[in-house]
Amino acid sequence: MHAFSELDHDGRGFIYKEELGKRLEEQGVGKVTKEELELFMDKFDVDRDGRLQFSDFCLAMTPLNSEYAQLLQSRGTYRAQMTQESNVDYLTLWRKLLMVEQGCECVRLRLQKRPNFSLSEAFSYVDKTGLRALAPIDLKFTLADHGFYATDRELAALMDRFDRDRDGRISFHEFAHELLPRRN
Ligand SMILES: [Ca+2]
Ligand SMILES: [Ca+2]
Repeated sequence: MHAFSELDHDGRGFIYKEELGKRLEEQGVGKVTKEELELFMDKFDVDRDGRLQFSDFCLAMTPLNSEYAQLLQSRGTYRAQMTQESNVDYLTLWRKLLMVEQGCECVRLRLQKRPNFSLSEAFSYVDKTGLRALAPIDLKFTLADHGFYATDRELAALMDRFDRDRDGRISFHEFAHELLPRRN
């Protein structure tokens, strides 16, 4: 994608966390705080080497819906300049990604401060099938208990957020990772 080479000026195939913040600000994403960057990298720097590779970038930018993802990939390395409109959408997506991670972190901190919150009880509550590893169906039933009927796409997005090793289940460890604040 052309968009990645706009970040990775010297074509190394990756960009360091510190450079990323600077480049995004130059491109017009607005002020990017250190915490926003940390949280973003925590989610998208899959191999944890402190660099955003092209594959990490794709993970953040590609729609979860496989039809749209294929459409995007089929454009290959076509290097036309982005139109004004795509550029606005692209920058908005960056802003949203940074804000979502920041928003989740605020809720995690609030949750952690609640004296009556127990992670293992929360896990057991969601673990409807009792397999000690959560499947989409567990999330579906739990949400339905609270009157929220999630679509398959919404469930897939939730699984995507929690299931870090991509085995199709949420282990207690993965559950805890998503619910505990990143930095204490
Ligand atoms: Ca990486
Ligand atoms: Ca997993």
